[in-house]
Amino acid sequence: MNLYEFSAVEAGKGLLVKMKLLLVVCLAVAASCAVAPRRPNAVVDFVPGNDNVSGRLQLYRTDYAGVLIQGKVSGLTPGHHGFHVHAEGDLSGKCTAAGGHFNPFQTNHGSPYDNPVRDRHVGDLGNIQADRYGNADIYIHDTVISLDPASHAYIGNKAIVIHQGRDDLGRGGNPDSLKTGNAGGRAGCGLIVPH
Ligand SMILES: *[C@@H]1O[C@H](CO)[C@@H](O)[C@H](O)[C@H]1NC(C)=O
Ligand SMILES: [Cu+2]
Ligand SMILES: [Zn+2]
Repeated sequence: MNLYEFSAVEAGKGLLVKMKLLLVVCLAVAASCAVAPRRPNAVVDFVPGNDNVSGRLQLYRTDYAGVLIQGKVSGLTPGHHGFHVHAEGDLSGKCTAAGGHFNPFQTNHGSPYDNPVRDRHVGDLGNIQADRYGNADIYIHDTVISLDPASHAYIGNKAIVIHQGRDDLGRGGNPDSLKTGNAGGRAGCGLIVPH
């Protein structure tokens, strides 16, 4: 390529870096980013399971394999609740048809900060916390789940399940802890609908 083409490519790269930076800044203050509120790449509307859960989440692609999850959920009991992506996009039977935790790499259950190819299900997003009124503000950036359809960790058309109990993150010291985190029944669930 000649010098002109080369500088055009370099300028393009520079612009891309600036745009990425702007995006990160916008995401960091997503609620108050007045300039360019970004359209979510997927949304989740919750339906009741064993509890009268409702609410909506917005999901944003942040990088090749990262997702920001943001939103509000109500109808929970106060305290911690296991929060996972489950394998099936079926909410019937009070969320039981959503199946087990999304686990494409056949690993044990763990915490979001454990190694995803060894010690964590891809769907393990830890706990959310509801206040005394049963409302939870959710703001989770996870670098393992993906909204890229080409990824093994793609979560589109699967379900998010919120449990009635706390996820012990694989540290419970019994066999179920390494499968489900002993998070109890299914309080509510929602389908991850890509946009
Ligand atoms: C369930 O929650 C919704 C939304 O908050 C509310 O409108 C509805 O009355 C509740 N239903 C029951 C049975 O509590
Ligand atoms: Cu779960
Ligand atoms: Zn799990």
